[in-house]
Amino acid sequence: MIGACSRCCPAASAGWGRGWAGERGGFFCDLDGDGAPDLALALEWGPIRIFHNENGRLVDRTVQWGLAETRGWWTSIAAGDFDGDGRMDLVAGNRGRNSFYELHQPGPWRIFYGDWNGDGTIELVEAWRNAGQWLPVHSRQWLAVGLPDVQEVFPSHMAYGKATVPDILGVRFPGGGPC
Ligand SMILES: [Ca+2]
Ligand SMILES: [Ca+2]
Ligand SMILES: [Ca+2]
Repeated sequence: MIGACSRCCPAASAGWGRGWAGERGGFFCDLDGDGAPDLALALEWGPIRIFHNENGRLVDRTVQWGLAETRGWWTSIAAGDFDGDGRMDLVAGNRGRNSFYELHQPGPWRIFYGDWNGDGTIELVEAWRNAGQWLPVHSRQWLAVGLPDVQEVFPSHMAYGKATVPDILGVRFPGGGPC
């Protein structure tokens, strides 16, 4: 089913049920004015993807539309003729340059991840590099949701405040324990 809406509408309301890895929003809209609704997707950890409607088949034309390099942390997307020129436009939301990560980032940022408890779900630890150390981005309480042992190993916020990511992950850290 492709875009069962007359002009522009959120993909979910048009019967889009397929989903896409990392999809955070989608919109059906006739972006090129050929009368057939096309699909634009906002992806977490990916570009804004454009799927052109070619005889009822959605074909990925992200590269041709010049959007392949728009990789980002996209969170939403909408379409409409925002400048009134008669052609459809897209607007997409991103974590942006005023996010927590951009404002407080002391150095390079990395995600360490793995199914460390073997339950089939990936756990992750976000880290910043500062003064030669990988330091956790999030608080002890936040991290303990996915890594309950954090509260046992670091029984106080003060202890946690001195911990590096290798301290927190131990042998789970790439290459082994604390360095
Ligand atoms: Ca079209
Ligand atoms: Ca326009
Ligand atoms: Ca797991």
